[in-house]
Amino acid sequence: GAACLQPYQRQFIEFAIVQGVLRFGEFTLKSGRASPYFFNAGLFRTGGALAKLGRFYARAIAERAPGFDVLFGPAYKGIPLAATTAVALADHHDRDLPYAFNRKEAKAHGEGGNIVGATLEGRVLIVDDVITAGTAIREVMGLIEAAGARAAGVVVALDRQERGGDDNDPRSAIQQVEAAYGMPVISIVTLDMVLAYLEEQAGDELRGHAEAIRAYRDRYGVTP
Ligand code: OMP
Repeated sequence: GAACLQPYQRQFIEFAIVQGVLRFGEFTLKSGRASPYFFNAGLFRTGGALAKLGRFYARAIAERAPGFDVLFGPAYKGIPLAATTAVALADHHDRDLPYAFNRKEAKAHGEGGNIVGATLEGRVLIVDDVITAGTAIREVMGLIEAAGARAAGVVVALDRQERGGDDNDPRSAIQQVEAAYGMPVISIVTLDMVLAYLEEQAGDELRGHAEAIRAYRDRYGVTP
């Protein structure tokens, strides 16, 4: 569909490209698909970049997230994302909210349990990097359920807008997650927005990437 980019969304795409987080080339995804682009949130790796990243997540949350009581960052990559988002919500949106994350190894002594930070209770907003096939997020839903809380929604940086593993299901993995758990998944930007951004660039190189992404989207993407 036609992607209408807000200024902060264009700024986010530029920021991700400059930081080397959004890259173009040949990548093999967790799902096994060969993708012409990859978003590696682990490459936001300075204090300044992380602070800025948190402001983009907070902005998307302030504009579009459902009501929630606690932020949750799934180990490992979601941990700094939830932390910087919590800081940005407090600093820039006057919302000082609890946040939590899980450890992957359950602790048998000391404080016990595998949730660190705030108690997981009430409505939980999950902060994560990317949802492609939805495998990672299903595990997170199990954690929240086990804690006796309920998921209010998910916020990710990029919605890749591709189908899940089942060839007979025309919905995107994100649409399947939304339907399965009855909660919204919001993203700072979508693949359509990245494409719109690349197409408006003057340089042949970025426009060439757009062509490869269109071909990939024709094969694995959801039909607009
Ligand atoms: P699913 O579990 O298939 O939804 O894939 C999500 C995970 O894939 C992310 O948490 C990443 O570990 C990884 N990933 C990225 O980080 N960026 C991408 O652009 C694509 C993937 C991926 O492998 O699909």
